[in-house]
Amino acid sequence: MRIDVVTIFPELFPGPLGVGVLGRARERGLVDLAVWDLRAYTADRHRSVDDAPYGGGAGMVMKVEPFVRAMEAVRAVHPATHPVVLLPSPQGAVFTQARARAYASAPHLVLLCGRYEGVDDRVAPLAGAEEVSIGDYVLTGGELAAMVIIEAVVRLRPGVVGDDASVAGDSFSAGLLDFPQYTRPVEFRGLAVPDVLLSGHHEAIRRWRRREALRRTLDRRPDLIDESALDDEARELLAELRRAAAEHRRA
Ligand code: JA8
Repeated sequence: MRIDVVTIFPELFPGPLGVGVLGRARERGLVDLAVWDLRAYTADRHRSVDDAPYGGGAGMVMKVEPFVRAMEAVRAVHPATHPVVLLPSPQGAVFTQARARAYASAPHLVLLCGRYEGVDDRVAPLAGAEEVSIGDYVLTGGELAAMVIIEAVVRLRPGVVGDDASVAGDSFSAGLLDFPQYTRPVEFRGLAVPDVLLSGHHEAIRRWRRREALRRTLDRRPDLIDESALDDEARELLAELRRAAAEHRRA
């Protein structure tokens, strides 16, 4: 997979993408990350990347021409690929694990990083970019959002994470939060590991984990539960958990 990032702060990259699992993926040639300095695509003496907003108001807006020219330069180097072009922005569609999976099947991603109060609205249509948001909060620029997206996408590429089963078992893979995990010691400061996990009863452990994943999701992220996507066992466990919660409220 090839990834190009366009930014006024190229020195921020690879940053956290250069260490650990992703750093190794780069070393092994599973991902090729290139960073483009947006200022190289300015045309004026001051190499301006921003200007005052039409209509007035506070702050500065990123200019359209540098982004469009930078995008043309990226496409000129890779004329055969049909890149997925992303513009991180709080106005975008929310980036989810499903979107990470979709982008992971693209051979080429381009991320355009904005700064200041925003980017001229013509950038997305002219660069062929989709706006995408990593969550409902505001950053000072798109670079950290781009890193979050790259991190979530690259780890889904075949061979990047050593054990395929650990990616298959991720939170959201089954549409639910993860079940609780424990390792040694069996008791610490009065908190013990649940007995079932020490029992060696694989079927009991599997069912317990499923119930606890559902319990957590119901408790912390009820918005994630899509009953039509659950199998019979999960629906039964969910009904049990809801009965127990109702019981608890009455007591
Ligand atoms: C921002 Br400025 C700017 C550019 C991109 C993003 S994505 C996010 N949550 N905030 C701010």
